[in-house]
Amino acid sequence: MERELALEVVRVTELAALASARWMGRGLKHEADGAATAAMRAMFDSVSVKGTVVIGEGEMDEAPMLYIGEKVGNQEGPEVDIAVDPLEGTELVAKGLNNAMAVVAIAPKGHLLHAPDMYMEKLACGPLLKGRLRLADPLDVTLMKTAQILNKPISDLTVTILERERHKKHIETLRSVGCRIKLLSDGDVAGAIAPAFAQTGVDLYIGSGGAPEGVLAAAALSCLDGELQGRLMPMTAEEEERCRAMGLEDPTKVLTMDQMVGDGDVIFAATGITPGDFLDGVLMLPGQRAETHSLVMRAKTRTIRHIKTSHYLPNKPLSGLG
Ligand code: VTB
Ligand code: MG
Ligand code: MG
Repeated sequence: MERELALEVVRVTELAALASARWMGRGLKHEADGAATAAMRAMFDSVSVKGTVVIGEGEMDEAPMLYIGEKVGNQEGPEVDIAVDPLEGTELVAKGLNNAMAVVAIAPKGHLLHAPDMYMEKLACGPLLKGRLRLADPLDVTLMKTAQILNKPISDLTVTILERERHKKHIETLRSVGCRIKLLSDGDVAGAIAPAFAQTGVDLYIGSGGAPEGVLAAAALSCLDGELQGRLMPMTAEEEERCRAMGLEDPTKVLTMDQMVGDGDVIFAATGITPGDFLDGVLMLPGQRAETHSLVMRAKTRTIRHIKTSHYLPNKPLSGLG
């Protein structure tokens, strides 16, 4: 893939973020999501790729745009797989809460796991812990190992997990060993990436969330020298069948980074919509300007770019996007 592609892709996440930021706090998550999706879809037309959406907004009959299998890009560049979440954290934007963002990952064709829309159990960490933990271990063992490797007491570990009834046991374990906990209401792409940024103070991300979100976070972590291990959680025979159809003989086997995002050339871009742990949110400034903060990274070179952009809104193709 051409390196210029990284800078083209960030314009896609920027526009999605600008479009959905207008909906912040208005309690209308579908409208916020629709605006992000329409903006992202429109902007993709100018990107030089022959892209196929492999993780998107749903199947063709339920998603009018960025559906799985949709061809995007100007069909002139390399053949690539594209994973999108135009608005990761619809509820966060609807309520004006932190950590909503627009996300895209791109990899050469065949490299991104076509994660079905089901839960995935995840264990994500930053560079110091990469390759040293096992999703298959009991949580208390993982916490002990983490404390040892990072050379700090368990009570100083910070672990993030979605606040869900299904995580009751995990949260009890975290509390019984006395570590620090960040309970997220939504947004486990940001949650799983955070351990790779030292300034977030987060050591581990654990628990189950969306499988598509797992692949997106794995793409980011492959650029950040972090790691996400995932295990799909099919709940029905039909979901198990879907996993097998994707070529996973044992659907509940732990998936490695390689299996989720291939072995090299991944581009990841995200733009903050509301403020987050490692990305600022969209700022609406006087004079019809808006400022966005994005992260653009490439696994091949491990370059991490923070791009702050001041947009002049009358020049943005935002009308008609909600
Ligand atoms: C997570 C989170 C998303 O879904 O994947 C979560 O990242 C998992 O599903 O923002 P549940 O809400 O059922 O736990 C979201 O919260 C919404 O897509
Ligand atoms: Mg979404
Ligand atoms: Mg999502």
